[in-house]
Amino acid sequence: MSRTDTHCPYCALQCGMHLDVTETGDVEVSPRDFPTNMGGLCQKGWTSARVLTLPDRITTPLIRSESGELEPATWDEAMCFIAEKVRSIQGKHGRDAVGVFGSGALTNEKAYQLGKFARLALGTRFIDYNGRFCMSSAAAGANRTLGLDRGLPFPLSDVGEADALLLLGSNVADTMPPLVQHLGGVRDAGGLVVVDPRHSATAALTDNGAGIHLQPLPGSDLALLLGLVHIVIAQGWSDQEYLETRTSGWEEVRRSVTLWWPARVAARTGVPEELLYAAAEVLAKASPSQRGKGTVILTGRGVEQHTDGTDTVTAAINLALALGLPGRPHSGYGCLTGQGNGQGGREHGQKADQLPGYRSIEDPASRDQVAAVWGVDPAAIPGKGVPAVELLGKLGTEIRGLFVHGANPVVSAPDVGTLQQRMRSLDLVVVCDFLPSETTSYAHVVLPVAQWAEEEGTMTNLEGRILRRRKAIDPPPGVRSELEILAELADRLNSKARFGTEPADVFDELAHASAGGKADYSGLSHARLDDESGYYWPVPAGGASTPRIFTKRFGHDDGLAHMVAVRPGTPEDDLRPEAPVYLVTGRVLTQYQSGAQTRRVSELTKAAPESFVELHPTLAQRYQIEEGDMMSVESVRGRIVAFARISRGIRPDTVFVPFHWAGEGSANLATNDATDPISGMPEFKVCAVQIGKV
Ligand SMILES: Nc1nc2c(c(=O)[nH]1)N[C@H]1C(S)=C(S)[C@@H](COP(=O)(O)OP(=O)(O)OC[C@H]3O[C@@H](n4cnc5c(=O)[nH]c(N)nc54)[C@H](O)[C@@H]3O)O[C@H]1N2
Ligand SMILES: Nc1nc2c(c(=O)[nH]1)N[C@H]1C(S)=C(S)[C@@H](COP(=O)(O)OP(=O)(O)OC[C@H]3O[C@@H](n4cnc5c(=O)[nH]c(N)nc54)[C@H](O)[C@@H]3O)O[C@H]1N2
Ligand code: SF4
Ligand SMILES: [Mo]
Repeated sequence: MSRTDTHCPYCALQCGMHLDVTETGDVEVSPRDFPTNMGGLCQKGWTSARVLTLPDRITTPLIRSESGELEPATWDEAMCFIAEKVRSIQGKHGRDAVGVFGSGALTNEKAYQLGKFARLALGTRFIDYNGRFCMSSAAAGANRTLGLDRGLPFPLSDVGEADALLLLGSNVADTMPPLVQHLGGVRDAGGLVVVDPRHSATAALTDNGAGIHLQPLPGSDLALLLGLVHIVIAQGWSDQEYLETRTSGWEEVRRSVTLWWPARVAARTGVPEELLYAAAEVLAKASPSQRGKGTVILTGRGVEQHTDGTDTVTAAINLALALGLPGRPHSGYGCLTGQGNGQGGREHGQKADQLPGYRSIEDPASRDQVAAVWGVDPAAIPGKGVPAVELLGKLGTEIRGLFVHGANPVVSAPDVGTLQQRMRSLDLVVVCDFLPSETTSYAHVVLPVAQWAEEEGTMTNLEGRILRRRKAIDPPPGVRSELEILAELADRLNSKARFGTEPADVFDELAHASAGGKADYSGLSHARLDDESGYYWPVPAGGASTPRIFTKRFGHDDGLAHMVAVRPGTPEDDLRPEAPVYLVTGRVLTQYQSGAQTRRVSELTKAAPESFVELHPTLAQRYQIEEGDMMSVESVRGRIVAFARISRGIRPDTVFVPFHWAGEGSANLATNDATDPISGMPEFKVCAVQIGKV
């Protein structure tokens, strides 16, 4: 038996696990003590090795034949086919006619290589990734106020030392179960405040005096946050010295919240005034300026996936700054990054406007530096592209060919009905995956890739801590690594740039390219990361790791946090007589994302076999719907059909549908592709629907 210490393939908690390979070649998972998971794993982690040996694993390239079927092909045939098609599309329509859709599931090495491949080998400006769906509003909010976006600017263990935690639109008890171990301290202190339109598993952690559940109208979080700042000021709980020495813009923010007195906020959000006061008091009393142990404010997708998501995050940061939290002990603001490498995936250049090191593709000095590392003329690097939803909106018109690496957008993108039509009109769809998915069914070519436990790489977890993901077994014969695939394709497209194929070499190049950037990895290598003592970026060459940022200064040149006054918006697709109910979407414990991986694991599908609609008994009664009935949820874009699950925990004006399934129960048939104007993040979390019994 051989044992490898690695991390779970799924979410950003990146729980530590052992992989034991038995003499018969079976791979067994067991939990490993790591600071984020403290020896815990969720069901998805426990069963993750099952995905390595699924019977429908793709082990040979596939090309769509004349008859419309995907048929096995050799690597040479597949590569030849792709290169010829790319040349023909770009010959006719220009280089930007081929786009790339990447992922926060990719290792740092792959994300870096994909950005370089798009810019140099394809020469296209159109690259973006599924992280745009995920935490881009939090990133935009943090960048504009704090001057830097690292999901948690402090180790997760700091939350365990705090006395109060405000969790906005995050259901960690289902989405990162081992993280709940870090909430013991705040729950003991009665300081857990959860904001969610549903009494989620996480909201239930506030029961019995452990905290407060605020249950606002979907999409009204920004007003709620302005109300909390209003109360903090009125009660004299704002930290004036901190505001004067560490921030700018406080005067505008202070003025902007005067109009949001508690009664008005209560009317807007549906949260009673006394709960607003109670929540503000809990958060203020635990803050360092009131001699508390610490207060943390965290956002999840529930408040970010809105057309005013960036402003809502900004309001959360304003509250944190008003209380004097960021950079203080066991205190601060953070965003709970979602995908395994959601953090690293947003740093190395697969974002439309970005070069490695979290640099701007429009900044001449950054272009010069990266061009020098890549050995090309800076003019050879295309300009900035467009965010994911806009990129997908160009399919079939401006964009004629698409490469997909690590995503299943025909299930997970907003308004999938329209996207599916666009996908059908493309001249070339290349999907790299290890499993067939709903998206591979639109592919002209599928390239089989190695999985997490079959190759080396690094991931950057929700704390900004860089981890080694280690190889435990060989990939099945016939499968290649994504680095090899991108290098060979670049070669066949006559790229003059050098593309490495060894993860450690690509990491060294990435680290070099990031030197001096915001996310500086230049002091790291696979060898240095071997000891697992904990390296949080920035780690400049010869420098130390940075577990806590903002302790002395913020990321802006003047070192201050820049507060920005924000105003509440309304959902783009809002309630009206024909659509009188809000649809909110999200996750369940035992399925992951589009379900491409977890819907194949029997233990997980037994627990969550199909899509459902959660609704309140009062709403159900009004529409004569009973538990288990098939019901419809219909927006102007499309109709979901799934069974009713009646629950007293959800607001009576709201239904909830998880997005893990395809077919008629697919939540994204109804969701809105309207985006936040600053971040480009789509409004997955709220739209207006009509419901009915089927
Ligand atoms: N089991 C499981 N775990 C996962 C994943 C998975 O697919 N399955 N995915 C991973 C990824 S990529 C991500 S991004 C994270 C996401 O993790 P979370 O952000 O925790 O997940 P969601 O379920 O999308 O949304 C959280 C909550 O937001 C609430 N919500 C909806 N609308 C609103 C609103 O208007 N206001 C407020 N305040 N709340 C609202 C929902 O009711 C839901 O309970 O999870 C990661 N972990
Ligand atoms: N309605 C609604 N929709 C949502 C959300 C929501 O809350 N509500 N949340 C959004 C969020 S936060 C996210 S993150 C997205 C995620 O949604 P998707 O982007 O669709 O992500 P996954 O389902 O994880 O798809 C990953 C695919 O990549 C493959 N894969 C995994 N690792 C690799 C690799 O290393 N290389 C390659 N080539 N392939 C790999 C897997 O087999 C799988 O097919 O969904 C978004 N969609
Ligand atoms: S919480 Fe996330 S990282 Fe941990 S076992 Fe579950 S899916 Fe894996
Ligand atoms: Mo995500």
